[in-house]
Amino acid sequence: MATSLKNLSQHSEANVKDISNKRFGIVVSEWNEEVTESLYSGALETLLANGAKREHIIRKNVPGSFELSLGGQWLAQLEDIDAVICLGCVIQGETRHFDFICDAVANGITQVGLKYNKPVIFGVLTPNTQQQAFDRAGGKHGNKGDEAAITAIKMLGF
Ligand code: DLZ
Repeated sequence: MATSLKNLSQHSEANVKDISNKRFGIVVSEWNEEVTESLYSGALETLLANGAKREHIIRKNVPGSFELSLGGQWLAQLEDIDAVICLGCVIQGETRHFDFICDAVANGITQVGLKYNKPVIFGVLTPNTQQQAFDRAGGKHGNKGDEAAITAIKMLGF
C-alpha cells in the first residue's frame, strides 16, 4: 500500500532489462471499474515505456477481485506468457467480504505464481475508502498499476 512517504510510481530504471521479447498477461477486475481501468492504463503504459511490444500484451477481464486468481491462472498456463499482472480494488467500507476476498486473492495469486513458476503480480488495492483508491490509481500516491508492471519487469530480470 502506498503511503505519503512512498509514491508507488517511483522506481529505479537501473534494474530494467530488455523486455522487447517478453509477453505479458494483464487480468483486470471489473469491480470498482474506474479505479481498475486506471490501474490497467498505468500498467500498460509502464510496460510499453520500458520496451514491451503492444502485440505482446494481452488482457483478460474478470468480474471481481476474487476471480483474479483463476483469471491469472488461465494466462499463466499459456506457454508463451512470461509474466501476469493481476489488477483489482477491494474497498473495505463497501464490503463485509473484504477480508475473505483479500485473503483469497492474495493466496490464490501466490499459488498460481508458484505453480507455473512465473511472476504473477499482486496489483490489488485494499484501501479503506474510494478516495484512497483514487489516490493510488493515478492520484497523489502514484499508480499501483505502474508499480505492478515494474515488479513484473524486475522479476523477469532475475
Ligand atoms: C462481492 C464483492 C464485493 C462486496 N466487493 C468487492 C470489491 O470491493 N472489490 C472487488 O474486486 N470485488 C468485490 N466483490 C466481488 C467479488 O470479488 C467476487 O466477484 C464475487 O464474490 C463473486 O465471486
